[in-house]
Amino acid sequence: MERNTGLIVAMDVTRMDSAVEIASEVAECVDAIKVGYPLVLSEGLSVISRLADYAPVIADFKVADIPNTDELICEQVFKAGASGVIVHGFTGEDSLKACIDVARRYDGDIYVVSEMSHPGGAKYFQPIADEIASMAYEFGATGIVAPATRPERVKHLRSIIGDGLSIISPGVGAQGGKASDVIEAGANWIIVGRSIYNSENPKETAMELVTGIGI
Ligand code: O7M
Repeated sequence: MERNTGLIVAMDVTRMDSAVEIASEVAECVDAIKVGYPLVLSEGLSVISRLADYAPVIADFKVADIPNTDELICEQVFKAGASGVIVHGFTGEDSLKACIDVARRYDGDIYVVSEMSHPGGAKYFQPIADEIASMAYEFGATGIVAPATRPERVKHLRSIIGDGLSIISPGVGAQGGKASDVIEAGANWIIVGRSIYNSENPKETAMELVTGIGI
């Protein structure tokens, strides 16, 4: 993914027409559109190619299964037109490798969740976050997902992966994180959902976020 604005919109709406409308409004302000279960379960996998007309699509399926199943899932998602897939790391090295092997065939990206942004996300993730981040580095993932709600953790995880991997960071706005803080802590992109898609003027809100990042 090319870094122009530093913003990824999380398209957690459940209707294709809303998603397309918002995508067309914010396209010039975002480097990617993240889609996940809410939209895909509602409208089908074809949302990926539809939204890819506006910006590269990252499929947030938090893939977490045995290697064979992970491979089958990633294959479907890249085939559907996604540029990247978000996967979990706690399933182990072989599962992560299966995802990365598929991504390489499609010249795609794999982002590994290292620690989640919600309050409950700290308890079980923090004790293993360093190892997950190291594994993502070792196996050649594109980047990790780290919490904008805890910039100090983003800084710490950046120190583990160095400059070679990207950090994409959700939790700005509705979850309380501040864009400039998390970029300063070492994130390359912020992921923002509700603040944009619930806004009266999604484009204006996206522009304000981009200005706040100050890339
Ligand atoms: O800005 P929000 O809070 O409306 O949306 C944030 C998006 O990021 C939403 O799609 C979440 O599912 C996702 N997300 C988190 O909020 N926290 C995490 O720790 C991880 C993710 C995510 O994208 O996982 C890959």
